[in-house]
Amino acid sequence: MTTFDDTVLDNLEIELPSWAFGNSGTRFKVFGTPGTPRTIHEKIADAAKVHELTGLAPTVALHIPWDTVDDYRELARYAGDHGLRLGTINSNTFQDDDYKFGSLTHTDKTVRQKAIDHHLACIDVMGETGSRDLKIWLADGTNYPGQGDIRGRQDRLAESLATIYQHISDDQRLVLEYKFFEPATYVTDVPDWGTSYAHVSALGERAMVCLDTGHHAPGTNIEFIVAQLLRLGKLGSFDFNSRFYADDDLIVGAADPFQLFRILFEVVRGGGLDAGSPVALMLDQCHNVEEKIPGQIRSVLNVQEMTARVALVDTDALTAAQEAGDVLGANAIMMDAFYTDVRPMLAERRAKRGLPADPLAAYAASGYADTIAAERVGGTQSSWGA
Ligand code: PSV
Ligand code: MN
Ligand code: MN
Repeated sequence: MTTFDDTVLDNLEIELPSWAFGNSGTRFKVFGTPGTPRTIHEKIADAAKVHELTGLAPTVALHIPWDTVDDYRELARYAGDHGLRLGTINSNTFQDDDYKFGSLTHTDKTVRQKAIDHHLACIDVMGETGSRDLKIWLADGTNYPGQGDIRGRQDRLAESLATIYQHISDDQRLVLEYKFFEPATYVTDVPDWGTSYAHVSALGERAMVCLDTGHHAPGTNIEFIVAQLLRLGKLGSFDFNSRFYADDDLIVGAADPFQLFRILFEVVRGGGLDAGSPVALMLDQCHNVEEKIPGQIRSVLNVQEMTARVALVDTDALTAAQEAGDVLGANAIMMDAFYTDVRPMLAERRAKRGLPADPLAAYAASGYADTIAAERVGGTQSSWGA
């Protein structure tokens, strides 16, 4: 029996989004939580707790301007003092009145330039934080047929992206995230992996696709997209989360654990967890009703557990069954791995590495939640609903 090389577990690193630690909600209500961070420094301290207890999350993504500070070098040092590095810089062109009818796609050159300048400012931030990736997600789109020229918007988008890409240095990358709807309801300018792929391919080698698992129509075979993008060498990163209906931003692996298994199978199969892989795993989640730090701990553990199950797939037997046309046999090999309870093995693995065998229990026992609830009064909102 040959299984996947389980050094994939050693290579597993999951980036936490700063905004997961802030209060968030829906357009109906944002519920506050005691101890919610008031500053990006406090968000980083909370992220450090997740890494301290799991050993899985050494980097934190920032969202600009949500996480704007005067001194990014100081912020990077602060993260370093907490055992973390600053990761992906996410741009934000969706909360400014000027972008009502688009940002990088806008018909007005002044608005387009403002959006481009925002991305250039994000690249400057990356220089100071030591971040590799600029992640672009655009809310650009239209609601009514005729409202905008679909083709013209694509042309302007290509031109704006090319201008931004010229400023990306040799050790940096641009990742373009797609989403099939929301906030636009008719046309979204980067709705699918094909559109993102077309744009990043035109830009060059250091431009890649970002796949957010919540950004597809129900029923989409996401693992197929993963396999295809890896095959094309253009899968740059994941935004992991799970969903029952739309872009719910729930804990990864919560709504459909089997889907996460199938996705991670293709990631491992395609070399996405090999040493030096270009695929960055990130979370993009909001914890509206559950506690945030345990929510992040649960999330990274879910990814680790599912990766461990994938590593158990008997790859020799699977290939043999596939080539013999043994449909049920091949399927059983996948299901045997999926149904294996890897939790005791991972608890032992953690203990051997000086980590708590049960990170959630260790967090509950740590008293950290009480300390931050006493210290922090008046938490900030993460600014994004579902
Ligand atoms: C948009 O739905 C998105 O997935 C983008 O990644 C944003 O940056 C993020 O959500 C904000 O939570
Ligand atoms: Mn996302
Ligand atoms: Mn999203």
